[in-house]
Amino acid sequence: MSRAVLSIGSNVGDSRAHLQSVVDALGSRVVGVSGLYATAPWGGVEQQDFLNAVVIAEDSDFDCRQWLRFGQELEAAADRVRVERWGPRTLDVDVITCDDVRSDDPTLTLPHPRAHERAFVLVPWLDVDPDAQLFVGDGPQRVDALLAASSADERAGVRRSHLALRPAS
Ligand code: PH2
Ligand code: MG
Ligand code: MG
Repeated sequence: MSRAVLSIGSNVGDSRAHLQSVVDALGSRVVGVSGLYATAPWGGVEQQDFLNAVVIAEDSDFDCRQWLRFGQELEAAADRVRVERWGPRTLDVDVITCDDVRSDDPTLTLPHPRAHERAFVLVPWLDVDPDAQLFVGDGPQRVDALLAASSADERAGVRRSHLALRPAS
């Protein structure tokens, strides 16, 4: 049994449909889905805004690596091609946390090493779990406090979209 916080993003093609494909594939594993956010690109590559959301999911058989594999299969199904680091993509599924696991394995670093700096992860995460905590540095920190400590620019880049994801059916 494991519970994962997944950050999903897209800025190529029908982004809402790409993100919906994740919720649909997770099906009954979905515990909660955030609102959809239009977000300024993070990472310095000039590109279109992203649509981002956070999904919390649980599976009685999955270990942490299986969430990674599941995400990679969905990225492949969305015709994701890996071109440029932090560049445009049809679908990105990132494992932000998996239970309380901490790992510096480069193929699956947990928690996600940059999640605490990214308002496009923190804002939607608080939608689904207002008391969320994230292990940063040498201890757990409240996600709302991490967001409050981020720059006004970082927060202003994350805007609630009029679009929404359908709950898993
Ligand atoms: N994903 C990236 C790089 N930059 N920026 C935003 N706003 N949202 C993303 O999901 C994102 C990004 C690479 O994974
Ligand atoms: Mg990513
Ligand atoms: Mg990724």
